[in-house]
Amino acid sequence: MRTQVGIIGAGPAGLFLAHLLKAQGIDSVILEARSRTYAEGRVRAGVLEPGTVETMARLGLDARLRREGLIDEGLDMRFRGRTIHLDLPELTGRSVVIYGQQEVVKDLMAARVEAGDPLIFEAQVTRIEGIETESPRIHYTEGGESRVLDCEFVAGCDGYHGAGRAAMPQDRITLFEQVYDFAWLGVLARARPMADMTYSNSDRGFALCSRRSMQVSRLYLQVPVDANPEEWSDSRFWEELHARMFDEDRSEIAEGEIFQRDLAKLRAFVAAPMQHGRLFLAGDAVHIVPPAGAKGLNMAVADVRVLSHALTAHYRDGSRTALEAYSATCLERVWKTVRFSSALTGLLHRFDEHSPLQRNLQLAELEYVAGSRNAQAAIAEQYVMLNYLKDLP
Ligand code: RFL
Ligand code: PHB
Repeated sequence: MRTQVGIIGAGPAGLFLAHLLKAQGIDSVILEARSRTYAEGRVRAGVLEPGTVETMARLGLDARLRREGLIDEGLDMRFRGRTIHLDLPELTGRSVVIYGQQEVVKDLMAARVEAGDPLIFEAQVTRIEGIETESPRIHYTEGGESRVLDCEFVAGCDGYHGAGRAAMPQDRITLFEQVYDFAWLGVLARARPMADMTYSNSDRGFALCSRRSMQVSRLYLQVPVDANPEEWSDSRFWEELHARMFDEDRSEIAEGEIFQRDLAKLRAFVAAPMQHGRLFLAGDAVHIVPPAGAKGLNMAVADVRVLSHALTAHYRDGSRTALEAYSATCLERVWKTVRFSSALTGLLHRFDEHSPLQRNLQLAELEYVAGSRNAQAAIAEQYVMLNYLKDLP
């Protein structure tokens, strides 16, 4: 099999890239290790920045998003029993949309399959060969058979554990990483959500109330990395959430059946550069942010917009300038996004290693944000617009 761009991974990065390339008349094949059912069922992100929403609209893939997405205009932060309310439209002129990552993935997969464009499930990439030549080869296994995809470019959109980054020459790539010693226990519950996205910094640890629909809440608690989600019964979870959200009389947060639990480890990670020869990395394959700030999916979409623009320039007029600048173009935005997500993580979580002095500094920063419109505007601007690419068509 042969194509112009071989794409590894059918997460948001790979799927958006395939659709963006197709809109420019460039062929691609997506190889995805998992089954379609598995990939569509993975519960993860939920917050879409305007740049992501507009990309779906430009691709004509936003019909369901427009019907089912929830416009989120508020971002609340609680501490010491008080609430800082950030009015996003007032502070930034824009808002974000709540629409589950797996819904985005379902919509993009359905459109790809319906158009008859190649998306091969249960195709595990094992090795990439010849990235320094003009005809790289992707080796993969499908149904126990070894196969090869010949292409002109390879896009490694295969997440943190993928084959893409592993194929970079290890002496040419620098890894930057911070692993946190706590995790997020995430649940989905059939319960009326709070009106605004609400983050809380309490003495008992971080908590977050988000939503997926008017009937389904998406809730998170900071827990030890070795926590077992099955040991968090419904009643234990609700009790802890009420306490951390300063809802002592249990009147504010509606409870309901918890029907899904997952544990997410937290890390900040960047691999640089994001390209070598004809291999280009995008999304979680090359950077991870801690989830506070909800940036991972939005960064992945911005990366592949830059990449598809660069590949289009190459195929249209032979220009290599944008392709050569891909990593540098992305990394400036990526570092700003890692910085924001790390800062928000630092502001909102409890750190075992914090001295009483450091705990007071954290609370002082929240007091400062509470009293400063400028500080609130800076947080709101980064929450909404950090991955907005205003210079790209
Ligand atoms: P993905 O989604 O991991 O997709 C990679 C795909 O590659 C496949 N794959 C392979 N395929 C073939 N051969 C191989 N050798 C392969 N190895 C792997 C995998 O099966 C998979 O299908 O990466 P991508 O596309 O870069 O997308 C990144 C996002 O998924 C991620 O950044 C976000 O989910 C992060 N994130 C959030 N991002 C946001 O923008 N907003 C949010 O609200 C948000 N909340 C979150 C999050 C991540 C979380 N977790 C689970 C860490 C909340 C949580 C709890
Ligand atoms: C979510 O709705 O899943 C979500 C919201 C905000 C975050 C992370 C995740 O910071």
